[in-house]
Amino acid sequence: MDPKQWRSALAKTRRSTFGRIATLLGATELTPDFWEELEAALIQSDMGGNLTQSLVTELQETANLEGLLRGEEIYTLLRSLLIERLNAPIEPAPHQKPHVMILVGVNGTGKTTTAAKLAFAQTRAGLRVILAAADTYRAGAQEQLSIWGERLGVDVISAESGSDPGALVYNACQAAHAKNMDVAIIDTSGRMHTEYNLMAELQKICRVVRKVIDGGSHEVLLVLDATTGQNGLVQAQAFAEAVDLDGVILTKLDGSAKGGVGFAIVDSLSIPVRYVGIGESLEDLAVFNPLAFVDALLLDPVTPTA
Ligand SMILES: Nc1nc2c(ncn2[C@@H]2O[C@H](COP(=O)(O)OP(=O)(O)OP(=O)(O)O)[C@@H](O)[C@H]2O)c(=O)[nH]1
Ligand SMILES: [Mg+2]
Repeated sequence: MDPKQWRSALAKTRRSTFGRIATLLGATELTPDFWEELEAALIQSDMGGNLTQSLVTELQETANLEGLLRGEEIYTLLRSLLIERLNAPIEPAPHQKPHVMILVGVNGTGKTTTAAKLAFAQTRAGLRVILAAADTYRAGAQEQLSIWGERLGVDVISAESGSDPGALVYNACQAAHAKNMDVAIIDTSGRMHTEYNLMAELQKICRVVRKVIDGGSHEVLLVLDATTGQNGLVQAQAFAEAVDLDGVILTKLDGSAKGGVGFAIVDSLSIPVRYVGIGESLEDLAVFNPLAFVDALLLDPVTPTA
């Protein structure tokens, strides 16, 4: 995705909050009022209180140390701090064949669509992909993924509505081995992070995958709707407690004014944002890029464009 596409995907978030930060940094002197306004704007951007506090403190310390007087002088500093904060300390482990991607999240965040988008991107990259419809809960979920599978020319392992998702995941992993697949993408049913039984079921799915992959690798990715803002952070914390999350996929960034929650997630959970969803079509998935993300949010205050 090029810088223009990042800018357009983040237009709402930029207009609602980050544009204000950029303007502030472009025009003001570093008075006590300035710091207060900056703090308020950062909080409003869905970054969360802790991260805001630590950013403001670091900016103030550097400003004092280096005798900076104007907002624009700390623009570059804030930009690099934000990029740095998005680079989560955890590096994704190298993939082994078959690589199993388990998509989890609350209802309606975009798991099934994202499973299809990932399958699309990976088949385009020349990989052999299989999809598993482990949402045996919601009526129509199996069919939804099967339709994507047909469009993509990708096999979908499915089962009867109401059957055990653990057994389906077992079959899918076996099929991935037998058919010599590079990647298996598992679409799970939406579940409230507060429902104990459903979270236990998710733990079982992950256990089955770990047991069956035999030489393969796996990762658990939380699919999070960016429009939910700080509530997304609460969901992420609950899922991270139940299963080992390897990363986050931030969907619906195109319709969200709350993209700043990405910073809060990386900061509080130390897990990386891996992909972003920017629309409903198969092409509308991008590998996350901290630099492009920050630049799309913080336009240069000296030469604001679009
Ligand atoms: N604008 C936009 N819409 C999206 C994006 N990703 C998914 N959607 C839409 O969000 C809605 C829900 O998507 P699904 O993929 O069915 O969500 P899900 O998480 O599988 O839902 P459940 O299985 O019911 O939990 C659909 O209308 C999708 O087209 C995105 O990145 N941008
Ligand atoms: Mg679904």
